[in-house]
Amino acid sequence: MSDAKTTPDASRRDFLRHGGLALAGTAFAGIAMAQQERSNIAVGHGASAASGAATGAAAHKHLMQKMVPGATDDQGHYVLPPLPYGYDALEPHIDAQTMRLHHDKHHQGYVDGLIKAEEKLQEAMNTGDYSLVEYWTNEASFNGAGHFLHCIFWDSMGPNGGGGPSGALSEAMRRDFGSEMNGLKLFAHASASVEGSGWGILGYQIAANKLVVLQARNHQLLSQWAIIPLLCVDVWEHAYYLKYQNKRKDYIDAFMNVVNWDSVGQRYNLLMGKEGAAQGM
Ligand code: MN3
Repeated sequence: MSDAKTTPDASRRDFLRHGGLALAGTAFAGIAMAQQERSNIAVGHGASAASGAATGAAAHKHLMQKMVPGATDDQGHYVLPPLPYGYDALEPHIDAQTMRLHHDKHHQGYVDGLIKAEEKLQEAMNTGDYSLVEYWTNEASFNGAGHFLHCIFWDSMGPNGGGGPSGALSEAMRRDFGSEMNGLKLFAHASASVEGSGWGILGYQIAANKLVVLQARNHQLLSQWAIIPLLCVDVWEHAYYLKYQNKRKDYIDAFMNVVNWDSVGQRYNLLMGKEGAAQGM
């Protein structure tokens, strides 16, 4: 009696899972190395380390530019990234006035809030007065999650968007959701049904090596942790109310018409070690 039956499908699945794990391992080793190198810059370990550090810093910058585009400047300070297209580029799906207010005012507010929270936490360490640490770590979570998700959000859209995923991401969606359509529908329904303000997120869960769909409430609540967002849609009213009022589902349908799947797919490829990593390192 055979204790294991190997079908062609099972082999392929195993290959994809194990192959994927190995590749992801490579990408994360790259991230860890880049971070290590970056910390070498900070402590200044002489010429040889400094030369390695320069390479590592460039690699780190390349990774972050794709995973959380424009979140920091060259010095690592949080900044509001410029929109990668004009305010009116997503018309008629998302109107220019909404984009202008959303990007220039709302997103800027999260950047400012994150910077302030980190200053206050530094102040607590400097003075030894930790009495407000609960407040300021909460502020860092709220504003930090807001800043990073908005960076990914802008980059997830474009004037020539729409359609669906291709390449490795498409393959992963079929593997993890049964079909691309299943994954897209789950994403749209999860996004539409967020209670109050929040986000719909398609992400890659490091711990399980698979794609997951989650909601975020506000920016920072309901996370599974260990998830890397690939595509996210802002469902705060400030993202759609001027044009869509209370019709959030219509806004999400419109959003799907402006998704820049090339950009979303690049994030997935980078995590899988298939693209970008070699080019930038
Ligand atoms: Mn927003």
